[in-house]
Amino acid sequence: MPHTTAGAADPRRRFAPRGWVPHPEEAAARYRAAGYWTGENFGAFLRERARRFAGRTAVVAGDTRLTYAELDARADSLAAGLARLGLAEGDRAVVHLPNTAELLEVVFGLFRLGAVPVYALPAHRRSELVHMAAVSGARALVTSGPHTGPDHRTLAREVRAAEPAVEHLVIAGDPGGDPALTALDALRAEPDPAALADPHPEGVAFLQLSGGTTGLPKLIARTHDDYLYSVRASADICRLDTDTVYLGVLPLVHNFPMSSPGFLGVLHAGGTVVLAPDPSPATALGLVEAERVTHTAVVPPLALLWADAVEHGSQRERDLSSLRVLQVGGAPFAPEAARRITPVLGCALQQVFGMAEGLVNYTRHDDPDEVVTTTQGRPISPDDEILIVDDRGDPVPDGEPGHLLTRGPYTIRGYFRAPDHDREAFTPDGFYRTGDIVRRHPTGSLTVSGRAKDQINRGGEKVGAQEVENHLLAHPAVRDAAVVAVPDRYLGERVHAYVIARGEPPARGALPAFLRERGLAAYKIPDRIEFVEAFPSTAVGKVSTRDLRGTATDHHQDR
Ligand code: OOB
Repeated sequence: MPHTTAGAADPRRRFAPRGWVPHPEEAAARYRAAGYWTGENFGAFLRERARRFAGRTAVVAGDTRLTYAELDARADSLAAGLARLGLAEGDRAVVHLPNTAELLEVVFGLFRLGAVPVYALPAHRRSELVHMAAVSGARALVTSGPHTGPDHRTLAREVRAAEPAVEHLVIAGDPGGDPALTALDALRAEPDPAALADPHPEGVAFLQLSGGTTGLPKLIARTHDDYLYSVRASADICRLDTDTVYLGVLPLVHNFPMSSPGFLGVLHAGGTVVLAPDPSPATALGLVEAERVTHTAVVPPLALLWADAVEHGSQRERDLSSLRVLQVGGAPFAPEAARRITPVLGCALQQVFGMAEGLVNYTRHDDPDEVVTTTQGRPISPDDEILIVDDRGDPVPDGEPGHLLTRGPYTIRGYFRAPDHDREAFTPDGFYRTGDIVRRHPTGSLTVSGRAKDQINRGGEKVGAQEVENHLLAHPAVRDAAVVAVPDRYLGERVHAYVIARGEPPARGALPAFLRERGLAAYKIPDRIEFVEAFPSTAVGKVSTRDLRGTATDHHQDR
């Protein structure tokens, strides 16, 4: 039943943890009145779709094929098991799983309990997991077994050693006889209606990690109502229906494949989600052919890799005739590359420019080719407010580049438990400073033309420069470090570190090994480390990243 406030008459408590910044009531009232926030929570979302699409296939992952009814039943079963383990409404659980059916079962199992998933990327390691667990106050970690690469059983034990509040360690796979670890399969229990909760749709539904700019990456809290609005509206914009077959290639816990329109948009519309175990052209395009995939979403380097494999390489013979739309987003996509997609892959291109903080832009299916290939689209909602301003905060004329600021029905008003950072990242009236430089096309579509944040976009994976610098500074032989983006033909950007050593520079490979040892995700480890005597500095004494990007010497160490 839709409802309007979290008043005393409402039996459902709004989950409002300390340090969460909700929308002000005035804005919330507008978003409800406009019909954006409809009062549905994620548990009810799946229940309703399971009723409507019961016998249709919801998920295909390897040999697993689940109907909507089966996915729904498995979520209930895991909810019962997780409750027996000791998790309850409002508890946070770090979810660290690859693209498997289990990921969906666990996430919906947690939602059914009213527990709050904290989404970690599969590439995240100890450093990121411990940080997420600590900031969120997590009581559980769900990770995969050792079959997916590094031994996540060890990782799980390390997380708990660092954060003892993470009482429950759940392994999707073999716990290897360790009594501290619970096998996910052992949690499958008889559904228990008493364990299920019906959380308030305007409360926090899940937490996600930001790309990070200063210090440690920040957590982002999203509500059922705000997120499901973006899901429904995205599914409409992307014209999903029961015939949609969506290939999940990027890690599903990232916003793009989760909600833009992503797997949630597909479940909303009654379509089928097919999960790719890896994004290689052979695997992914093989699945497109075998499962008659209609839609998928990739980052620019993958789009190019696939196009090359179809045009000149191993995938020339594939039947890709089912593919209607290739969505490309997460990082800049050059117009020349964009123009290749339709002729080579035989499908429409849709550019997507979004952010975990909220705002998502899409080129539309009826946009002229020029808009689809040269812009990154326009916002989902008529109530997404867009400001494009100069360094002083004054609006720039249309067509001129400026800082993108935004506010709206599914964009956060503050990070989770980061009030100091919020003072920089948000204006006093609640606009999020995206750190992106954009131009507005006469059609209202935005073209991303640059970035004003200390972040490196490594083929869609975001690396906060300061986070990596801080890890480097922890090494005894490092006096100072500056991490910058350098252009790369394939990835768009790579991570380059300039280091001033105390005395002799450490041996080749020592710093990357040190960073791995500290539990940093592999994509954040600098692709190149260069030792310098001093950093170029700007007039105000700040390290000049522009000069560093222009510097090239022979004293480097590739990773
Ligand atoms: C998506 O989300 P995040 O949180 O990983 O990264 C957001 C940042 C943006 O602020 C922008 O700097 C960059 O990634 N970005 C793009 C872009 N899409 C994202 N830069 C240029 N062109 C694009 N198309 O990356 C994300 C979230 C939802 C949907 C799609 C992408």
